[in-house]
Amino acid sequence: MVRFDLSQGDVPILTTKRVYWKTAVKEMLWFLTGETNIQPLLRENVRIWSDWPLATYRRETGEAISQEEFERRIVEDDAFASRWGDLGPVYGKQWRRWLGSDGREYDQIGELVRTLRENPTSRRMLFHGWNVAELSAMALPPCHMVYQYHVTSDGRLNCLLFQRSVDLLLGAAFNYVGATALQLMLAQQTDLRPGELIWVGGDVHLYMNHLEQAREQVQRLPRPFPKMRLVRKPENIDGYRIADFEVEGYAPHSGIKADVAV
Ligand code: THF
Repeated sequence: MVRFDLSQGDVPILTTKRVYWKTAVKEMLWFLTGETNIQPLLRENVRIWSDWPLATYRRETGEAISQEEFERRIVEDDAFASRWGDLGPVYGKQWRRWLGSDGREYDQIGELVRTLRENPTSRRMLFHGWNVAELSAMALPPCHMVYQYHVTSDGRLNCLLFQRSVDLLLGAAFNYVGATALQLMLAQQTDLRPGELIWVGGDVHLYMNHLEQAREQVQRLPRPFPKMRLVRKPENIDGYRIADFEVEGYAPHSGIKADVAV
């Protein structure tokens, strides 16, 4: 478990290596759109989800296409993108359009915002990605799985996030930023102040090909966390853009290169 206090504006963008926080925020904004195709991500120059569709493409066609060429085709060719760029019913689909047995689609985020506003002592302010019946259709089952929110008596919004599976070197840093960005947006939309982000990892692992990088990173001395703020208040939770996020005072150690396990 890690607890981050967001109430003073400080946010957990790790300083012991450079974290591409805009990439992590863009990923969160993409989840919120309900999209599951990587095309809009690539159009924002976010390449962290390309490996999974690329592996499927190579396996099913036998074509030795490069990542760059695959990404270029996804961006430029809509038919190619809809055939090969979709991750299945992953985060965005479950968060915004969970398909019920009654045939209806359920917007968990919309419901969360409504409850935060109307009934902030509720014990049901959560959303979940683990749709058991659809797991096998997902490129990858959700790692950051359930987010529960609490509102304190003095108007702060706390988040308790349970992440079932954690890639400690590459993933965790991104997941902290994504959860933070979401918490700031939800707080702004519901006229609350950000409180604590309480992050719980289920299976927390370090890949064997990340050991050297991890040794380097833990030797470095952490620096003060930067501040993140929203420079604009959109009309609703769907109105945010990357330009609405401003980070100040981020002075990390240098980046650390590592390959993601697919
Ligand atoms: N699978 C694994 N093995 N690790 C993960 O972290 C992970 N995710 C998402 C889904 N499956 C996963 C994908 N998220 C990077 C960061 C996040 C990812 C995937 C890859 C990454 O390579 N980051 C580099 C480069 C960043 C960049 O190019 O912008 C880094 O140095 O941080 C976790 O949710």
